[in-house]
Amino acid sequence: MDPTRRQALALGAAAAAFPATAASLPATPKPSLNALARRGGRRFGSAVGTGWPGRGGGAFADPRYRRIVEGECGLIVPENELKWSWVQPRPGVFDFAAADRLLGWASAHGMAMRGHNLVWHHPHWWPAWVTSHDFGARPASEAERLLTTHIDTVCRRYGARIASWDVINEAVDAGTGEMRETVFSRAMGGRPDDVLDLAFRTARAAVPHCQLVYNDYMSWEPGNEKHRAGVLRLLERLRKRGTPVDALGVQSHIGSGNNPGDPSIFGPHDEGAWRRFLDEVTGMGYQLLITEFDVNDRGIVGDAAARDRAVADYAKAYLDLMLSYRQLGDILAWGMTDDRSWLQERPGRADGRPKRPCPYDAQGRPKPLRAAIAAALAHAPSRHRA
Ligand code: 9MR
Repeated sequence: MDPTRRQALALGAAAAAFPATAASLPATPKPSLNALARRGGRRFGSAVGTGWPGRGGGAFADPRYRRIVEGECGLIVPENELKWSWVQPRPGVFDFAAADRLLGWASAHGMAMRGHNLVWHHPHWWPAWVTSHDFGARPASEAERLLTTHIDTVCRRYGARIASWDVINEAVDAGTGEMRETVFSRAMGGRPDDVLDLAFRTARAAVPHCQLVYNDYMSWEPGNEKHRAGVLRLLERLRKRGTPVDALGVQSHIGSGNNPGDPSIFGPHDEGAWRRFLDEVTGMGYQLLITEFDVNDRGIVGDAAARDRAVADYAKAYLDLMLSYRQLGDILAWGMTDDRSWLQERPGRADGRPKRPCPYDAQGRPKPLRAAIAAALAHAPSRHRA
């Protein structure tokens, strides 16, 4: 067995060895974030990772992390375990072990699980075998065969147990607003939209009652203008062609820029432009979800308390705006504790300190961000209002 795979499985086994609710762990505050979200007809959830093969350190192996998720969440999403590299690591070989483990745990604790993702429409995020695949003399048919087999197999494997799927992730280039090309879109004649249509139609046929989501990270900070415009154009084309897409997943990695070269400034955002974007999206009939919420505090200067306050205020303003849309359904954080956040691996703070982007700190204590989310949910208009 591939050693990275063995490590990932060992992590999962280690997690299973811990009691599901260790009595020594502190209880999470009441009412839970999910209970507050339910009052408005929504659910609150989080990503949970078992560890990327070769890197280890998955949150799921940590009983304190599991305890926080069990206490706060009504649903989870596997951080990586349903991506192609995990699910189809070799051509035609499917491996659902890690995702199954997460689903089993979620079900045992009354939590639902959503799916992320069937196609990450980005040149980087494929297993090596896909990028070096020989598409043969009829590349379009071979691309269609691979995509259809993957989507159909994964969707049918879980059926009604996964009621919402990110079918396509990040198809719009954030810098230009144009569609990204991948090995698949190139094999299909350089028409990325064809990949999206095939993916959504295949998913709809396999799991007809599932919510099908287009997921992306356009946001309200300056610098997102082209990204937002590109996503709007895409959503319009999908509607025009009758492609079965139910909702836009607004990832909501807000705050300072996450990528190398992004400005680290924190705070400026354009509420008007963001509302106009959301108005157009909902005006086309799409539902909304927050799929990957966190607040990057890379650009906030100050001690932990000052940073936590600024993060909480920024998040409250964002969530209040989002929750003013009755089309907004479930809200998921991309991790519950600072130490497990993917952002610790992104460009760092000038003072070299770890970032504080999540509702709980590295010791598992609730932060002002947790209180801000609770306050936003508690005062949110119900999505079922007349
Ligand atoms: O948090 C995820 C990290 O562990 C992975 O290494 C990375 C690559 O697979 O993906 C991260 O999650 C991303 C998500 O799948 C899509 N939106 C952006 C997320 C953060 O990069």
